[in-house]
Amino acid sequence: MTAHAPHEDTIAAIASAPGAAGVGIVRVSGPHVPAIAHALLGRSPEPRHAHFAAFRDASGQLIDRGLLLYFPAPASYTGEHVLELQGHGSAVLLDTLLRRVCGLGARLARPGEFTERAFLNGKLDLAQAEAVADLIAARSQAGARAALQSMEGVFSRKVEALLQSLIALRVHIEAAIDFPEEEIDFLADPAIAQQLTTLRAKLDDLLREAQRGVRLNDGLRVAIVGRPNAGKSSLLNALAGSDRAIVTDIAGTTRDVLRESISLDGITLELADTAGLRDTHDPVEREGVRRAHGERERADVVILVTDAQHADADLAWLRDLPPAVERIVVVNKIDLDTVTAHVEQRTDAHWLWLSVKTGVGLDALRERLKQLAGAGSGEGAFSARRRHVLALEQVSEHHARTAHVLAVTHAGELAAEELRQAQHALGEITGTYSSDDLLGAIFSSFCIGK
Ligand SMILES: Nc1nc2c(ncn2[C@@H]2O[C@H](COP(=O)(O)OP(=O)(O)OP(=O)(O)O)[C@@H](O)[C@H]2O)c(=O)[nH]1
Ligand SMILES: [Mg+2]
Repeated sequence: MTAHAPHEDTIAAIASAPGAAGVGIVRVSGPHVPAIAHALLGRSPEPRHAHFAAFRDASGQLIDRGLLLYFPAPASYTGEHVLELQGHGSAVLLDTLLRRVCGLGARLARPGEFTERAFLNGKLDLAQAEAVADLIAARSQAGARAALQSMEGVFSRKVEALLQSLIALRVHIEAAIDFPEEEIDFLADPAIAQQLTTLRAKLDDLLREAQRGVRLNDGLRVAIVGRPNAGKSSLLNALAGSDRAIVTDIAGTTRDVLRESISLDGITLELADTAGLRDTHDPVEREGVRRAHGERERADVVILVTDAQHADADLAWLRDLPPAVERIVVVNKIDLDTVTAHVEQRTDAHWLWLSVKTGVGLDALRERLKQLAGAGSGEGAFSARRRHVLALEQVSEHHARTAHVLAVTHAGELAAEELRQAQHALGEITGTYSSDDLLGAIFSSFCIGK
């Protein structure tokens, strides 16, 4: 990232949620803040001091009374001069106050512009800035805790540590390139192989933690699939604790994808109940089956609902899934057999025998889902986004190619280039390398006033 020139314009927005509330806040940031504060207060405000002020319009008419707080640069959220005006939480009053501030030299802020300035001024890195938005949007306690950890820099510090290891290795290899006559010996140095192995272990750990971070943030996406009448809709209803989906003994009851967001001990699950998978001539049902396959491919977890009789044949629906998808086989309707509820971890999937109808064995399924969603992952669990996971997967690919190049072709130049690209991919997480497009995409999804 190139050094950033200070902004010349001053931005303002209503920072509190719309609607009537006890208190409402107008936030202002930029070089005109001292002048705006002076105009509103009638004198220069003391830094970080709560002034009780009468906010007046240009003609001197009272708009509202409230608190005025001034945070001089650089000790503020954005790193610029910041002013916070706390008035009554009325949409009309806040709008008038905002217009008054704009009359005094500010302009309306774009969504996320305060946080974008904080990022550009080095107050937080990109992953931390994203965590601010994720914290505000968090729907579960586990999600909020994880976002807070990322905002505090837990994720960024791990990325930074990985970056340092990567740079150390690159320096080592580039040193070898500088001595061509000894290059092969240099590159065959066991210390390099050792560094590569350590890096791989750290990378795999971080990738796993980041994947869990995405689940904590977005909720675990669970697709329930299987043959008609297996009990998929019954399972959705049981997990949701309400009669969300229609259940009948007619095969082909569910035709569309039915989504339900549920919370299990403060963890969000995004459930999707789908149409029973079968060949059919009914165009509506056929479309339902097509959508069911789509859900299966987008999910973090696929639950295949079946029964003792069809389990082996139905397994085919789990086979062509992407490797990262977690597979669960629910052998349902054990109340009709003499089987007792139990669990088996097999190589193809995690198997559970249960009865949705009687509820026996369902707790084991809930436990498994919580585990997959990252429950009990402890104090250090942080939130992450899909783009971070994609970046780490790129790093992983470059790492694999580096190892290959060193082992097979001994081409130091190529290995160094792979590592340089790995470094770049890693830098995109924290924003060391970032394009305007990426920043635009990230900050435009923020709320106004943040
Ligand atoms: N005995 C028994 N019946 C069950 C159990 N679970 C579901 N059923 C019954 O199986 C039938 C089909 O249930 P659904 O939940 O509609 O099945 P589905 O998989 O959603 O079926 P489609 O939407 O047609 O694909 C209903 O009559 C349920 O009451 C169970 O554990 N035991
Ligand atoms: Mg159904």
